[in-house]
Amino acid sequence: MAELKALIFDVDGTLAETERDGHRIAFNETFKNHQLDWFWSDELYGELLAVTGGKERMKFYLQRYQPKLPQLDDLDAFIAMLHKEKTALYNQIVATGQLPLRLGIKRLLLEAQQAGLTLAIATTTSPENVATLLQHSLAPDAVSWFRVIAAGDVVPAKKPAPDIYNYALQQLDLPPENCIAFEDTANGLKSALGAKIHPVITISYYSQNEQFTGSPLVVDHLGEADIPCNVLSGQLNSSSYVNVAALRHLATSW
Ligand code: XBP
Repeated sequence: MAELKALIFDVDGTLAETERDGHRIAFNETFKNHQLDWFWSDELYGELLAVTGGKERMKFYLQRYQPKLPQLDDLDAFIAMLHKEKTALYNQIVATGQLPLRLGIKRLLLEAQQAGLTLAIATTTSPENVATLLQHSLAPDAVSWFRVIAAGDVVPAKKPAPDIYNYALQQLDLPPENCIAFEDTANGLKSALGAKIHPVITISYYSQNEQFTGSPLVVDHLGEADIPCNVLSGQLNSSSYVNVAALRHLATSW
Protein backbone atom coordinates (compact mmCIF):
# COMPACT_ATOMS: atom_id res chain seq x y z
CA MET A 1 0.00 0.00 0.00
CA ALA A 2 1.51 3.31 -1.11
CA GLU A 3 0.82 6.81 0.12
CA LEU A 4 -0.29 9.12 -2.65
CA LYS A 5 1.88 12.25 -2.68
CA ALA A 6 1.93 13.67 -6.20
CA LEU A 7 -0.14 13.89 -9.37
CA ILE A 8 1.79 14.23 -12.63
CA PHE A 9 -0.14 15.48 -15.65
CA ASP A 10 0.45 15.11 -19.34
CA VAL A 11 -0.62 18.24 -21.26
CA ASP A 12 -1.85 17.77 -24.83
CA GLY A 13 -5.05 15.76 -24.89
CA THR A 14 -5.07 15.40 -21.09
CA LEU A 15 -5.28 18.93 -19.69
CA ALA A 16 -6.97 20.21 -22.86
CA GLU A 17 -7.87 19.01 -26.36
CA THR A 18 -5.04 20.99 -27.96
CA GLU A 19 -4.02 18.80 -30.86
CA ARG A 20 -6.64 19.12 -33.62
CA ASP A 21 -7.59 22.78 -33.13
CA GLY A 22 -4.32 24.05 -31.71
CA HIS A 23 -1.09 22.32 -32.72
CA ARG A 24 -2.45 21.07 -36.07
CA ILE A 25 -3.67 24.52 -37.08
CA ALA A 26 -0.34 26.10 -36.10
CA PHE A 27 1.63 23.52 -38.12
CA ASN A 28 -0.54 24.09 -41.21
CA GLU A 29 -0.32 27.87 -40.89
CA THR A 30 3.47 27.64 -40.67
CA PHE A 31 3.66 25.43 -43.77
CA LYS A 32 1.45 27.92 -45.66
CA ASN A 33 3.59 30.88 -44.56
CA HIS A 34 6.60 29.14 -46.11
CA GLN A 35 4.79 28.28 -49.37
CA LEU A 36 5.07 24.58 -48.54
CA ASP A 37 2.19 22.57 -49.94
CA TRP A 38 2.08 20.32 -46.90
CA PHE A 39 -1.33 20.03 -45.25
CA TRP A 40 -2.12 17.96 -42.20
CA SER A 41 -5.80 17.00 -42.31
CA ASP A 42 -7.61 15.91 -39.18
CA GLU A 43 -7.21 12.29 -40.30
CA LEU A 44 -3.54 12.53 -41.27
CA TYR A 45 -2.74 14.34 -38.03
CA GLY A 46 -4.26 11.44 -36.09
CA GLU A 47 -1.77 9.15 -37.82
CA LEU A 48 1.18 11.54 -37.33
CA LEU A 49 0.49 11.76 -33.60
CA ALA A 50 2.10 8.32 -33.29
CA VAL A 51 5.32 10.36 -33.42
CA THR A 52 5.60 12.57 -30.35
CA GLY A 53 7.29 15.95 -30.51
CA GLY A 54 6.59 18.54 -33.19
CA LYS A 55 10.09 18.51 -34.71
CA GLU A 56 10.20 14.72 -34.73
CA ARG A 57 6.68 14.65 -36.27
CA MET A 58 7.69 16.97 -39.13
CA LYS A 59 10.76 14.89 -39.86
CA PHE A 60 8.69 11.70 -39.94
CA TYR A 61 6.14 13.36 -42.26
CA LEU A 62 8.88 14.38 -44.71
CA GLN A 63 10.37 10.90 -44.83
CA ARG A 64 6.97 9.23 -45.20
CA TYR A 65 5.00 11.65 -47.35
CA GLN A 66 7.50 13.91 -49.13
CA PRO A 67 10.32 11.53 -50.08
CA LYS A 68 10.97 13.39 -53.35
CA LEU A 69 11.78 16.62 -51.53
CA PRO A 70 15.30 17.79 -52.50
CA GLN A 71 17.86 17.08 -49.81
CA LEU A 72 18.40 20.11 -47.61
CA ASP A 73 21.91 20.96 -46.42
CA ASP A 74 20.71 21.15 -42.88
CA LEU A 75 17.30 19.55 -42.45
CA ASP A 76 17.44 19.80 -38.66
CA ALA A 77 17.98 23.56 -38.82
CA PHE A 78 15.10 23.98 -41.30
CA ILE A 79 12.78 21.92 -39.10
CA ALA A 80 13.89 23.83 -36.00
CA MET A 81 13.11 27.13 -37.77
CA LEU A 82 9.64 25.91 -38.79
CA HIS A 83 9.03 24.61 -35.28
CA LYS A 84 9.96 27.94 -33.70
CA GLU A 85 7.39 29.68 -35.89
CA LYS A 86 4.81 26.99 -35.22
CA THR A 87 5.34 27.44 -31.48
CA ALA A 88 4.76 31.20 -31.77
CA LEU A 89 1.56 30.64 -33.77
CA TYR A 90 0.37 27.98 -31.34
CA ASN A 91 0.93 30.34 -28.43
CA GLN A 92 -1.17 32.99 -30.20
CA ILE A 93 -4.02 30.49 -30.55
CA VAL A 94 -3.77 29.41 -26.91
CA ALA A 95 -3.61 33.01 -25.70
CA THR A 96 -7.09 33.61 -27.14
CA GLY A 97 -8.35 31.15 -24.49
CA GLN A 98 -10.13 29.07 -27.14
CA LEU A 99 -8.66 25.76 -25.90
CA PRO A 100 -10.48 25.15 -22.60
CA LEU A 101 -9.34 22.66 -19.97
CA ARG A 102 -11.04 19.30 -20.09
CA LEU A 103 -13.88 18.45 -17.75
CA GLY A 104 -12.78 18.01 -14.14
CA ILE A 105 -9.19 19.17 -14.58
CA LYS A 106 -9.46 22.47 -12.70
CA ARG A 107 -11.59 20.88 -9.97
CA LEU A 108 -9.10 18.03 -9.42
CA LEU A 109 -6.09 20.38 -9.42
CA LEU A 110 -7.71 22.59 -6.77
CA GLU A 111 -8.85 19.60 -4.73
CA ALA A 112 -5.38 18.02 -4.88
CA GLN A 113 -3.74 21.22 -3.64
CA GLN A 114 -6.26 21.42 -0.78
CA ALA A 115 -5.42 17.82 0.10
CA GLY A 116 -1.70 18.61 0.25
CA LEU A 117 -0.73 16.70 -2.88
CA THR A 118 2.11 17.95 -5.06
CA LEU A 119 1.37 18.78 -8.69
CA ALA A 120 3.70 18.24 -11.62
CA ILE A 121 3.70 18.10 -15.40
CA ALA A 122 5.44 15.64 -17.72
CA THR A 123 4.98 16.49 -21.38
CA THR A 124 6.51 16.24 -24.79
CA THR A 125 5.47 19.71 -25.83
CA SER A 126 7.60 22.84 -25.49
CA PRO A 127 7.73 24.60 -22.08
CA GLU A 128 6.35 27.90 -23.42
CA ASN A 129 3.28 26.05 -24.73
CA VAL A 130 2.62 24.68 -21.25
CA ALA A 131 3.00 28.07 -19.58
CA THR A 132 0.67 29.80 -22.04
CA LEU A 133 -1.99 27.11 -21.71
CA LEU A 134 -1.85 27.20 -17.91
CA GLN A 135 -2.00 31.00 -17.78
CA HIS A 136 -4.83 31.42 -20.25
CA SER A 137 -6.96 28.33 -19.63
CA LEU A 138 -6.43 27.75 -15.91
CA ALA A 139 -5.34 30.90 -14.01
CA PRO A 140 -2.83 33.72 -14.50
CA ASP A 141 -0.62 32.28 -11.71
CA ALA A 142 -1.21 28.61 -12.58
CA VAL A 143 2.42 27.88 -13.49
CA SER A 144 3.22 28.28 -9.78
CA TRP A 145 0.68 25.58 -8.86
CA PHE A 146 3.14 22.97 -10.21
CA ARG A 147 6.33 22.11 -8.33
CA VAL A 148 7.86 20.57 -11.45
CA ILE A 149 7.18 21.25 -15.12
CA ALA A 150 9.12 18.68 -17.14
CA ALA A 151 8.71 19.57 -20.80
CA GLY A 152 10.06 19.22 -24.33
CA ASP A 153 13.73 18.81 -25.09
CA VAL A 154 14.86 18.63 -21.44
CA VAL A 155 15.34 14.90 -22.06
CA PRO A 156 16.78 13.41 -25.26
CA ALA A 157 14.10 10.73 -25.81
CA LYS A 158 10.45 11.78 -25.87
CA LYS A 159 7.42 9.65 -24.97
CA PRO A 160 6.89 6.67 -25.27
CA ALA A 161 10.37 6.59 -23.69
CA PRO A 162 10.12 6.89 -19.89
CA ASP A 163 12.75 9.66 -19.72
CA ILE A 164 10.42 12.61 -19.08
CA TYR A 165 8.68 10.79 -16.21
CA ASN A 166 12.01 9.68 -14.75
CA TYR A 167 13.17 13.29 -14.95
CA ALA A 168 9.98 14.50 -13.22
CA LEU A 169 10.41 11.91 -10.44
CA GLN A 170 14.01 12.97 -9.96
CA GLN A 171 12.98 16.64 -9.72
CA LEU A 172 10.15 15.78 -7.32
CA ASP A 173 12.49 13.56 -5.31
CA LEU A 174 9.76 10.92 -5.04
CA PRO A 175 9.60 7.22 -5.87
CA PRO A 176 7.08 6.22 -8.56
CA GLU A 177 4.72 4.43 -6.16
CA ASN A 178 3.87 7.74 -4.47
CA CYS A 179 2.65 9.24 -7.74
CA ILE A 180 -0.16 8.90 -10.24
CA ALA A 181 0.24 10.01 -13.85
CA PHE A 182 -2.62 11.34 -15.97
CA GLU A 183 -2.37 10.49 -19.64
CA ASP A 184 -4.59 10.22 -22.70
CA THR A 185 -2.58 8.12 -25.17
CA ALA A 186 -0.95 4.71 -25.46
CA ASN A 187 2.40 6.50 -25.94
CA GLY A 188 1.88 8.39 -22.68
CA LEU A 189 0.80 5.21 -20.89
CA LYS A 190 3.95 3.43 -22.07
CA SER A 191 6.12 6.32 -20.94
CA ALA A 192 4.61 6.41 -17.43
CA LEU A 193 4.69 2.62 -17.06
CA GLY A 194 8.33 2.64 -18.19
CA ALA A 195 9.06 4.89 -15.21
CA LYS A 196 6.96 2.52 -13.00
CA ILE A 197 4.26 5.15 -12.43
CA HIS A 198 0.60 4.05 -12.49
CA PRO A 199 -1.21 6.00 -15.21
CA VAL A 200 -4.89 6.96 -15.06
CA ILE A 201 -6.16 7.43 -18.61
CA THR A 202 -8.72 9.97 -19.78
CA ILE A 203 -9.30 9.02 -23.41
CA SER A 204 -9.22 11.91 -25.87
CA TYR A 205 -10.36 12.78 -29.39
CA TYR A 206 -7.43 11.09 -31.12
CA SER A 207 -6.82 8.26 -28.63
CA GLN A 208 -10.29 6.77 -28.17
CA ASN A 209 -9.49 3.59 -30.11
CA GLU A 210 -6.11 2.93 -28.50
CA GLN A 211 -5.37 0.12 -26.05
CA PHE A 212 -4.53 0.97 -22.45
CA THR A 213 -3.41 -2.31 -20.95
CA GLY A 214 -1.55 -1.65 -17.71
CA SER A 215 -3.64 1.32 -16.59
CA PRO A 216 -5.47 0.88 -13.27
CA LEU A 217 -8.27 3.20 -14.44
CA VAL A 218 -9.48 4.31 -17.87
CA VAL A 219 -12.28 6.90 -17.99
CA ASP A 220 -13.79 9.14 -20.66
CA HIS A 221 -13.01 12.23 -18.56
CA LEU A 222 -12.42 13.09 -14.90
CA GLY A 223 -16.03 14.13 -14.37
CA GLU A 224 -17.51 16.46 -11.79
CA ALA A 225 -19.65 15.94 -8.67
CA ASP A 226 -22.76 16.40 -10.83
CA ILE A 227 -21.34 14.93 -14.08
CA PRO A 228 -20.34 11.28 -13.69
CA CYS A 229 -17.52 9.88 -15.77
CA ASN A 230 -17.77 6.58 -17.60
CA VAL A 231 -15.36 3.94 -16.35
CA LEU A 232 -14.01 2.07 -19.40
CA SER A 233 -11.74 -0.19 -17.37
CA GLY A 234 -10.62 -0.49 -13.77
CA GLN A 235 -12.48 0.65 -10.68
CA LEU A 236 -13.37 4.04 -9.23
CA ASN A 237 -14.27 2.85 -5.73
CA SER A 238 -17.68 4.29 -4.81
CA SER A 239 -17.23 7.68 -6.50
CA SER A 240 -18.98 8.74 -9.71
CA TYR A 241 -16.05 10.96 -10.75
CA VAL A 242 -12.27 11.06 -10.30
CA ASN A 243 -11.46 12.81 -7.02
CA VAL A 244 -8.62 12.66 -4.50
CA ALA A 245 -10.41 10.11 -2.30
CA ALA A 246 -10.84 7.76 -5.27
CA LEU A 247 -7.19 8.24 -6.31
CA ARG A 248 -5.99 7.56 -2.75
CA HIS A 249 -8.07 4.42 -2.71
CA LEU A 250 -6.54 3.37 -6.03
CA ALA A 251 -3.05 3.80 -4.57
CA THR A 252 -3.86 1.41 -1.71
CA SER A 253 -3.73 -1.41 -4.27
CA TRP A 254 -0.03 -0.99 -5.04
C1 XBP B 1 2.03 16.02 -27.29
C2 XBP B 1 3.00 16.06 -28.38
C3 XBP B 1 3.53 17.35 -28.81
C4 XBP B 1 2.52 18.25 -29.48
C5 XBP B 1 3.23 19.34 -30.24
O1 XBP B 1 2.72 16.05 -26.09
O2 XBP B 1 3.39 15.04 -28.89
O3 XBP B 1 4.56 17.08 -29.70
O4 XBP B 1 1.74 17.53 -30.40
O5 XBP B 1 4.06 20.07 -29.42
P1 XBP B 1 2.09 15.55 -24.66
P2 XBP B 1 5.52 20.55 -29.90
O6 XBP B 1 0.88 14.68 -24.95
O7 XBP B 1 3.23 14.78 -24.03
O8 XBP B 1 1.74 16.78 -23.89
O9 XBP B 1 5.38 21.03 -31.29
O10 XBP B 1 5.90 21.64 -28.92
O11 XBP B 1 6.41 19.33 -29.80
